[in-house]
Amino acid sequence: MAELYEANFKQVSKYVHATSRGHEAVQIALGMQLLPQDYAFPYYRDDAMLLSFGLTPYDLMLQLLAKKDDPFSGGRTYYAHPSLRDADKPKIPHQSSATGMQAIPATGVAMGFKYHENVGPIEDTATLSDTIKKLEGNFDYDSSVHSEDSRIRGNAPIVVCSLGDASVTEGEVAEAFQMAVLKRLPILYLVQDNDWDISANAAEIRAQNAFEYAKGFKGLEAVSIDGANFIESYEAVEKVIMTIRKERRPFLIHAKVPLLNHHTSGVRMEWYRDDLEEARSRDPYPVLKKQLLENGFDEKELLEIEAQIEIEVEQSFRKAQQAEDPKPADLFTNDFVPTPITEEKGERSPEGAEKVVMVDCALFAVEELMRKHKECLLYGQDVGARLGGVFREAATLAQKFGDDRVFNTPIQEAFIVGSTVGMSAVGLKPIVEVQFADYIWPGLNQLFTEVSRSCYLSDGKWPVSMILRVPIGAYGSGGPYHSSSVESILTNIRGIKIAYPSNGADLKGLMKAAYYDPNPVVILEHKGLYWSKVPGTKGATSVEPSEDYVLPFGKAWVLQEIWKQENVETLTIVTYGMGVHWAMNASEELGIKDRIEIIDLRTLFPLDEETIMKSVKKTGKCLVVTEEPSDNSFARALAGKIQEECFKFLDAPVMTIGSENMPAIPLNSILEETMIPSTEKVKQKIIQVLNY
Ligand SMILES: Cc1ncc(C[n+]2csc(CCOP(=O)(O)OP(=O)(O)O)c2C)c(N)n1
Repeated sequence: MAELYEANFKQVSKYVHATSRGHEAVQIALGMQLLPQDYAFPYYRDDAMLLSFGLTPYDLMLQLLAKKDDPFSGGRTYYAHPSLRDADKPKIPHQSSATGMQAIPATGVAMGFKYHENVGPIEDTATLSDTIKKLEGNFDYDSSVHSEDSRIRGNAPIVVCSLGDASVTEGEVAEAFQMAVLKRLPILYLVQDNDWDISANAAEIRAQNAFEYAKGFKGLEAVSIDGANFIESYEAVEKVIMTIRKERRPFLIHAKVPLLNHHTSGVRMEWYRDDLEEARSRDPYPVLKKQLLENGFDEKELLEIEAQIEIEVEQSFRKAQQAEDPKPADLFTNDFVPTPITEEKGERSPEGAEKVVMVDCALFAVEELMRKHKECLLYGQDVGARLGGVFREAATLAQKFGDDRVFNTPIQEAFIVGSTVGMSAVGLKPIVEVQFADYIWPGLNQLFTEVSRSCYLSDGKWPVSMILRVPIGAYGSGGPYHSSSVESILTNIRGIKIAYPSNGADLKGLMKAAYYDPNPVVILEHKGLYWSKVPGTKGATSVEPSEDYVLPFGKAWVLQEIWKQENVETLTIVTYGMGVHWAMNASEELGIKDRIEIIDLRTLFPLDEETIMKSVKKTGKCLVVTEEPSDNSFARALAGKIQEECFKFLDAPVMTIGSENMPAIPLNSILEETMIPSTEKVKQKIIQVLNY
């Protein structure tokens, strides 16, 4: 195939691709030994491994040429970037093209395996409806493969994470290794070491190879093999895999291989390789041929096989060239899978229920979910039994549900976020936390690169069903690293849903909706609203909604509604989170509640544009209130959109108020107050817009 691609370079190089040429022996040795219950994360150089899983050259060529019927992504992503959910083959969740980033999702799968083994079989749980049951995390995952019996018999599932030697130096790979040894996870890291990054070689980019590096991770047993020797590879892999199936612990295989083709079709070996002659002397193909001849095949038979394969490959290529391209309309499918929660249901304010603070609304929601669904688990920093979260947002959960279902993680935001890809792929529903929005950054890479794109790039096969809880916002001198707002960064990531509730009842209803949503959801929880301690935020406390209360995403709340008026100036305030309280207080203090309509967005994506536009067309003026610095923000973009759609109805430009445009929220209380909006500042802005 590599030769055919080279011979047809003009046609195939429209889309970038890399082949495994030189790496085939170890890839095939591994691929032949995986079972349908195993999970694999092949690297972008692993086309030989994919063939050994049972994919055909035609299957792979459909992706090479980005055709509609590419079985992995429908023409959306590069060659040998698989994602597959076939019953008879190892399962392949989506992984990005960012090197090394697959280590965390893959390790997340292994952590999910361990969860199944510790927590026991997950049967169908009582759910709200059949539709939900179908869409819930646990639909088609058979947790019985994790029985003790399967471990004894040696067919318990394992995870394989394939890595290039250069990617092993990346920081996130260390997070994955750390968790694999800490939790003794059933995962095999296969490192194919060809001594090259792209043009940088081993001497420039690493102080030790992967085999030596593994020694720093206590409990990561490593073996080093000649990955260009098929029999040696097969036997080593066989031994390692059987040990993992039975003993449930991590391994690393360091396989030395020669890279015999270009780095990729776009980066050609003749430009910089100074070792080609030596590399060719280690070609695995003559070694395999010799091994076959020594084991009962004859020369003629091998020639016949080669000739036959050549014809098949050639025909596959011709056929793939004729295959249909995607249509423009195919751009718009599978960004999300449908959620069953589309209507508000249950009792928002049950009679006799207690009034509770916002943080408890979230806690009770999670507790109800965990009681009902064994596949629901919670992890993050300090959420375990000892503390129950720095905001006590998970207090008592570990005591009630045990340390397997509620546990502390190391300070590894990338792992916390990215491992949900793997957890979700084995039918679990992880609720995870980063401690403060200010610390989402190390996790943002996984959120963007892996979590948000998995559904779209796997053409709907692997939606990531997870909830990421993020305490956010400024109050009481939290200072520059415990106060920041980050929603504009998040709303720029397509493929995730984002809630930003302003009160406890909404938080509980949205948390439930997020749970039953098979897509990734981020919930931004303003820590100034958690206990309604900030003056003017009593409105964040609520009567606790009933257990079956759900609030769909994408439905804003007009919490202060006004009539259309001809003889006075009226205004719509569009806001969310803390802004809702500033707006409500400001309109009350100004004594003009009958002239100001206030819309609480509740979710920033999906966004209820219909409610916004309808209101602005009625009132003729609009102010968007945000806690973020206003320049280049979500709020500013929304203001632009409103302006565009409501222009003919407007009596003033759509205005925005937010924090000052400074790099951080300073610690000193005077500086903090100067930086962020307040009821007083919103009042002045309202007057300005009304008088415009
Ligand atoms: C995070 C990230 N940075 C940079 C790149 C660009 N890139 C693609 S392949 C590659 C080299 C990877 O080398 P290695 O992991 O050893 O695999 P090999 O190509 O040698 O098989 C680089 C730097 C990338 N894909 N992802």
